[in-house]
Amino acid sequence: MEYVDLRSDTVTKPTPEMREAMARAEVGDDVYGEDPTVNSLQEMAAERLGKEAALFVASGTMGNLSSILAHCGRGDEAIVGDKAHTVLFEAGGISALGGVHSRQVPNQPDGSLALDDIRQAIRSDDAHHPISRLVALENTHNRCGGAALSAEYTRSVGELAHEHGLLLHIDGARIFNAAVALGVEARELATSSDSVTFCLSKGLCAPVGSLVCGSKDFIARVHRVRKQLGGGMRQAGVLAAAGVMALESMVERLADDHRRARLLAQGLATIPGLVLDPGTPKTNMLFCSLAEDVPLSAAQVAAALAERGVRVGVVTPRRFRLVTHYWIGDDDVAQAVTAFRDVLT
Ligand code: TLP
Repeated sequence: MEYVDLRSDTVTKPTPEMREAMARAEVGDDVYGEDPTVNSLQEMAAERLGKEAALFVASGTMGNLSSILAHCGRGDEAIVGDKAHTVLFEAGGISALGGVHSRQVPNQPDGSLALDDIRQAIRSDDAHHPISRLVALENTHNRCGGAALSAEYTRSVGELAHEHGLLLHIDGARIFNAAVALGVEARELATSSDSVTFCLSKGLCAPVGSLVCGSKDFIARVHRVRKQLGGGMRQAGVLAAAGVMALESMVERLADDHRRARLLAQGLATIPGLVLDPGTPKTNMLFCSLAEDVPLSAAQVAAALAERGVRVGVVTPRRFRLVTHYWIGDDDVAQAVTAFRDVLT
């Protein structure tokens, strides 16, 4: 069965044009720095994020991990949101592999960390304390409804971090969704950061890969960490070719995904068994829950939807995440709304 797959934008398959570009890609050994397609992608990424350099890595998780390991030593502390992807969904990599201690402060509903919470989390110089080294933000914020953090807010966090000698990392897995939603260039959302990652394999539709962007010195350190993690790839230009195409032609169209997420919300809002999060969707993600009187669990509803050709993410026993992307058209949105209506009424 062909599914309307709303579980995530990570399910996006490459477009026919991407597959062609992959087949044609000029390649070389990227561990020697000799893959021309990887090199072009890295230059494009650095330019788009306003940084000196960039490095192609296997995944968003590897991008965050290698960045944080390049910034922090063992026993250093990273100030992160309690709903950050790095905290919830990266298998504890920063502590397991880097000995980095996470200091978790509450994510506000809009995905931000309150400046006062960050200020209070910064440790004084005392032998009892870990050394505060880094603040990390996430833009858009996955578990905060796909919320976009503004350039102004990000700049104020960067200033606060730098005032105290800390660094700022941004998990920008979906930073282009944020840029399109806010009507700014992605680089404006990263100006005050010391590192920023973004993913090619989510809304941008490429099959594999993420980029880490920062200063030349920082990227040289990330390069070594990537090698330590076993992430040095060889003829990776085959993958990077899809990434080049993603940056060239898939960014502006993210606005369509945001529009379809709003369309989906309008449809689902008319179904009595569903309660949409206030303000959802903020970008390409919609979060909703089952009304109290619905006798089914989210998993049971998801199974019944799947029988009707619609896949959704179950994020808690009564809650769903639905994500729009390149392969979801207006008809698919209509099919999803009809399927929910059938199952819940
Ligand atoms: N997120 C995935 C799941 O892991 C939850 C998804 O379906 O949304 N940062 C953010 C903000 C992310 O949302 C993700 C993936 C990552 C990092 C990790 O990227 P990958 O999956 O490439 O390691």
